[in-house]
This record gives sequence, C-alpha cells and structure tokens, in this order.
Amino acid sequence: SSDRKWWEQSVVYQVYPKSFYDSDHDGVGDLQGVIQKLDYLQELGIDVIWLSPVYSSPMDDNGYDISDYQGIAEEFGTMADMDELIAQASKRGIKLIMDLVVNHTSDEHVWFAQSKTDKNHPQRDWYIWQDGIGTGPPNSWQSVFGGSCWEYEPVTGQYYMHTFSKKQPDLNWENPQLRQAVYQMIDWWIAKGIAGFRVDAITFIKKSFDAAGQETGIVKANQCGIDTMLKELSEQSFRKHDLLTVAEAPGVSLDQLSSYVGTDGYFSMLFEFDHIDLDLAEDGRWYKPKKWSLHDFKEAISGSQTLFNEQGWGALYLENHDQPRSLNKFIEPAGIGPMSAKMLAAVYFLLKGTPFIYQGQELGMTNTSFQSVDEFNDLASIDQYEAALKEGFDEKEALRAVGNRSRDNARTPMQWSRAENGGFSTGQPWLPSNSNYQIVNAENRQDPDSVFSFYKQLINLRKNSEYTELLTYGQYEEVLGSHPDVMAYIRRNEDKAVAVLANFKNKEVEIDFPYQVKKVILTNSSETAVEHTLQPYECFVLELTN
Ligand code: TEU
Repeated sequence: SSDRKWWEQSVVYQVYPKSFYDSDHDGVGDLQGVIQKLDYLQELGIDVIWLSPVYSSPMDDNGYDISDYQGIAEEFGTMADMDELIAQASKRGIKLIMDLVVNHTSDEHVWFAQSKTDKNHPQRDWYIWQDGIGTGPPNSWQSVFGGSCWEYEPVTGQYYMHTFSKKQPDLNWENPQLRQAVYQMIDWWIAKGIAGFRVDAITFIKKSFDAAGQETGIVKANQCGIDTMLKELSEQSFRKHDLLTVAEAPGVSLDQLSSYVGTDGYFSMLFEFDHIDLDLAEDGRWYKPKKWSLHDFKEAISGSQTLFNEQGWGALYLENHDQPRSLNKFIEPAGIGPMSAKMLAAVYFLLKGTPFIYQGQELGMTNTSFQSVDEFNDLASIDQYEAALKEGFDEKEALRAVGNRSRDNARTPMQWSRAENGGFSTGQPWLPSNSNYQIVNAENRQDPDSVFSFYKQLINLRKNSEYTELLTYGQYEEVLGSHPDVMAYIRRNEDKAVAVLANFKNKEVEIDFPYQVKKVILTNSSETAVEHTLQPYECFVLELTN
C-alpha cells in the first residue's frame, strides 16, 4: 500500500569509523577506509549505513563530543571525503544516515565558548547554567559516566550541567534559538543527500529541575514535557523530508512507544533497551551483573513485537558500539562460535522491524580480554573500574567485571583478514585488535558455512525472496512461550507462515512444536528436518503449511 516506507524494507549496518578500516595506516580508521570497504558492504547486501560520529571533535568520547557539526574530524578525513562517501555509497544503492548528537556538544564547540564566558551573552542560555548551593553543586544528580553532572566554571561562577562527561555540556532545549540552530544544522546535512539520522541520547533533552525532591542517582531520561520538544523536532525538521530516523531512547516504556513511533510518532523507529540491558543492574553499575534468564529476553522481545503488530515499527538489534558483543552476552563461554552466532542472527533478524548489524557481528566477532586497566580506552569503562575499586573490588576482580561489559569490546578493530592487526591497519591500532583475528575474520566469508554467508542469506530472505512480503509486514506471534531454553516465533500473513526456532543452550533440548512443516528455509544445522529435539544452538527457519 502507498503508506509503506522505504526504511521498512531496509537492512542497516552500523559503521564505527574509528575501528572500521584505516586507509592511511595511522592506526585510526577513516572515511576513505569506509569508501574502500563499500564493496564489502554491497556484497553483504545491506541498504543503509549508520555512520557513528565523524564530526570535528576533541574525541573525549570518540566523537560523541562534537565541536563543529559542519566539520569533519581530522583523523577521519575531510568534508570532501564525506561527500565522496555519500556519492560512492549511492552509486552502490546504499543510503547513509548520520549520528545526530544534540543532547550535548563538546565543551570546545564555539557555542559553549560563547556561553561560558559571559552571563549576558545571547547564547548563555543555549546551555544549562545554575548557581551552586553553598559550596556544592545545584543538586546531587549524577552523570551517566560517573560523578556529579555539574561542573563549576570559574569565569562566571556558575555550574553547567552535563548528562555524560564534563566535556559534553548539555544543550538547553528550552531555548527556542538553540532549537532553530539545531534544525538548521539538520537541514544542512539533509541537503547533502543523507537519508536520515540515528538520534543520540535524545530522551535526555528534557530536564525536570522542578520535579519534587533532588534525589541522588543518574540523571533521568524521558521526563515529563519531552513530548512538546520531540513533536516540534519532528514537525519542524524530520517530517519535512522522507527520512529514516531512529531514536536511541532509554527510558521509554511500552505504553509510550506509540507516541514515539506510532502513526504520528516523532521517529521512524527506536532502539529499546529492555532486551539488551537484561544483565545490567538497576543503578547501571557494570560490575554488579544481574542474573537473567531466556524467559526475560523472550518477554522483552515479545512485549514490543506484539505492539508493533498494531502500530509503530521496530529497530532490531543485538549489538552496537556501547554494548559487549552479543555472543558473550547471550551465549555461555563454551558455546561461543559460528553455530551460536548464526542462531542469534536468525532469532532477531526475522522479527518485525528493521534489522541493524553492528560491524563485525556478521563475522561472529567476540569480546576481547583486557590484561590491565591501561587497555581501556572508553571513559565509561575507566569510570566503572574506579567505582568498582571504591566498592571494595580488588584490581583483578574489577578488571574482569568491568571488562565483561566494557564498551571497548565492541570497538576493537574490524577483523578483515589473518594479516597483522586483522588487516585493519599496518600501523599501531588505537585500540589493540582482538587476539582471535586469525580465526575470526572476513577472509572466509565466501564459504557457504561462514557466519557472513548466513547473514547474507537472512538479508536475501528479507529482501529478495518469496518471503519478503511476509517477513516485512507479517504479524508476529510468540510460540513455545514457556520453554526455558528455546525461543520461537511465527510470522504470518494471509498466504504464508514462517517459524523461527532456536535453542539458546549448549545442550540438546526437547520441543513440542505442534505445527506442520512445509519446508526448511534456512538452518545452521546439518539436519534437514526438525525432529522432537534441537541440538545445541540449533536454529531453523521453517515454512509452515499455514
Ligand atoms: O549513549 C547514550 C546512552 O544512553 C548511554 O547511557 C549508553 O547506554 C551508555 O553509553 C552505556 O554505557 C549515546 C552513545 O551511544 C554513546 O556512545 C555516547 O557515549 C553517549 O550517547 C553520549 O553521547
């Protein structure tokens, strides 16, 4: 029908440019490196690249601290490289979406330089300034990366607020001039020919200083009043164009999903956190891992999938640059390998929504191991490590506990080949390569049994098969809901039904699957039919006789 959208039929691939491919061998990935690997992405079959930030930045948070929205960071290249990337991608039928980081800027952005020096400057109000109380900050809110979210600025004697690091001062979205400046910047990028945005940390833009109590804890997302701001952003900016907008939206509950991504929603789709933060303690401390079961995962997935049957659209993902690798999160250590990597792929890829692949996921890349705290690059990992020590962990325990969840796990160089540093760079990589690059890499991708080939087949199923219509728009239905080890669902429309069955455990399990199978469409198994058991990590994509 005519209200169908191009992004409903797309597969997105996230590139973290710093770690993707280093074309000039200075140890840091770059835009020319992305251009050189476009053929690889075309071979995989993706439609859209989400490019993590490449804007000018002092790189306190690897580019999520932007000092000029209309400039490119020197280590990544130039604006000419950016234009070339857009054009070269487009030549291959690949669209590009940028990361839109507008909850905050870098403290080195000219807006902030102007704001901080003079209380009467017209741009003072573009950031959030308050007087301290006594000798302390305005309140006791904590930043996401640890410590107070307030930083004292001696020039004017006030504090500015930062949800993330102190080099990432929050913009004041209550200020109409600031909002217009943001919309203009967005328009400028759209005019360059990009297809949309991944909208960073957007649920943090509304602060609720007048809410009762100034309780401790991390700054809260998705506060009352945010709707007005998001509605304006959507109406005055996004909706004037045909864009893919995907909101990073921690703090949005199921009953709020429709206002975010329903028919008149603010965004095309959003990243939920329920299924991805299953292992995360309430207070966000990585070294206090929370126990979770497959049941919790299934419940999180089914909750939003059921909603998407009625309205809205899902952004399907298991990994990104902030998360440990999915193999380490969801699979027990002894079971990690191509078999379980394919199982995880089948499980999330055929849900209702737009699948996102994070670089290296299609190869089965895994977490790395950290020998010392000096090997952490990520500021959040360093903060968590220090907090763990304060809570009485010894250095070894802290390293192990934080290492399991460190964002650096996802940021090690992409493993292209068996060559030194996994073929990422002949220079010294900014973050050491995972030592398994000689086994896990892109060299064997043409092997029909490779994880890469499996992803390719999944993409093909979604995009160019007799199941395309069904897998894109068919209804979602959970099956075997109470099975403790198996996740299963059916996608269904008027003329077809496809089931996905997956064993999450490193043991043979029994299943009672009461449907008649017409044909095995895809499997990671050597079996050609589903019996009453599933082998460790076995998965099947089946056509049913409706
Ligand atoms: O992350 C925002 C976010 O919500 C974080 O709390 C995220 O869950 C956290 O990084 C996990 O430790 C976005 C980006 O994805 C992240 O890379 C940036 O560091 C952050 O915004 C600030 O821009």
